[in-house]
Amino acid sequence: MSDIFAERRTRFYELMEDRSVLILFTGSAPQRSGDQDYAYTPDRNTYYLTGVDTPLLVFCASKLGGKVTEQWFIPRPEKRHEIFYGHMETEEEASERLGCQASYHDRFEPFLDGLFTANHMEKVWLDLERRALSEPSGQANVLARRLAKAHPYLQFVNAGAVIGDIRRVKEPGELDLMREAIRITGLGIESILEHMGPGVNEREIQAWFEFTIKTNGASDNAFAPIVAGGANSISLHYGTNNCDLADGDLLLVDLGAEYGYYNGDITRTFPVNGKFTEEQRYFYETVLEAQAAVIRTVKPGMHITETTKIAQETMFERCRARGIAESMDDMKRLLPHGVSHYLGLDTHDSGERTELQPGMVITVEPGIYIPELGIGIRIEDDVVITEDGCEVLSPQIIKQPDEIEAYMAEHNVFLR
Ligand SMILES: [Mn+2]
Repeated sequence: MSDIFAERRTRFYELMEDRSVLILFTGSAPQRSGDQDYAYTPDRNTYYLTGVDTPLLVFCASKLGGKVTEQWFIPRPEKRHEIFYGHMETEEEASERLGCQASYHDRFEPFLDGLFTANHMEKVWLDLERRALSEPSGQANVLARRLAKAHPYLQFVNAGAVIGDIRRVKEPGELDLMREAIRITGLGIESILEHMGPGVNEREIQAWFEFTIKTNGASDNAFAPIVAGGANSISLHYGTNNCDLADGDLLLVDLGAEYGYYNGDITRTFPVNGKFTEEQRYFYETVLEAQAAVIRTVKPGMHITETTKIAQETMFERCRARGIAESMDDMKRLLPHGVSHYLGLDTHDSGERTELQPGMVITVEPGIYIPELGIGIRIEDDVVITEDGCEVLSPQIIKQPDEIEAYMAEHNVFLR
């Protein structure tokens, strides 16, 4: 395990009381259908602290007498499984790779019994995050219930919330990975500008993006791409991506590359035929101005939710002038989503929404959605908060209307 992860763990252990244990899971791929699973991606909190991206592993760190003991649990190799999926690590191999004792899963329960009976552990740190009461229990929740039943004196701490808050402020190495994810995202967006046109299907646009990012080093999409032609863009999280683009419409693309498990998240809105109409350009520039106003204003100490208000206020006059807004209430209808979220190992990155601090990475993504005109426009860039403002991490990705039209005139396959 590389040093950065060990350093993060060392800092984390300082938060843990004596006689406490941290238990983390790397996760597994959910079943898709039949014998097929969805692609595996590591649990982000576990990855943040350990750097391990092997499925089905369990990590334990127990603190006793000021000393922390780390331990991994791994699946026991099975001949039949190895025929289909390849070699499975032995305890010796895993201990060598992971840098501490690794034992097979069947040793996990006896190990826990030892911790809670012989060593009198009092606190259990588990990632107990859950999106909704109705969602199925994760491994951590199931384990918490079993432990509470067996040892009712135990106290539980939601490690997920603590790690999530730590993850908000990025280290220089994390920013490097994010800059690369964003750079690759930009290449994918150039490819979209080159290949879009009337009659082209949204799915083809998605394919050009994915081809370009994966041939340039991205491991995957950061999230399911939104490729929305015309009025499809009014649904904020449209993801069907199977309509033909129409001459005279706009195309909204909200997508990102994943690199080293870090994500880019960029939105652009382009004219399908290479030329904005007067009306499209008017509202495009309205959103662009709002984005510029937010980027000029964000700085440490400002609450992350403030960016939405700044965008709505900036757009109001231009919306009123065109008769689509009479009051600020109308702006909440025209821009009904938050303008900023944290970005990192998750696209909507973890951590409580609070005042901004240097090193936090947020998106700035104002938009305007006008159903009566069939127009949806969103422009999104990623910024890192600095000591006195912010730095845009995606300055190279084309967004000025004249530059978009000039780039398409020169490079678009239907126009050149
Ligand atoms: Mn976003």
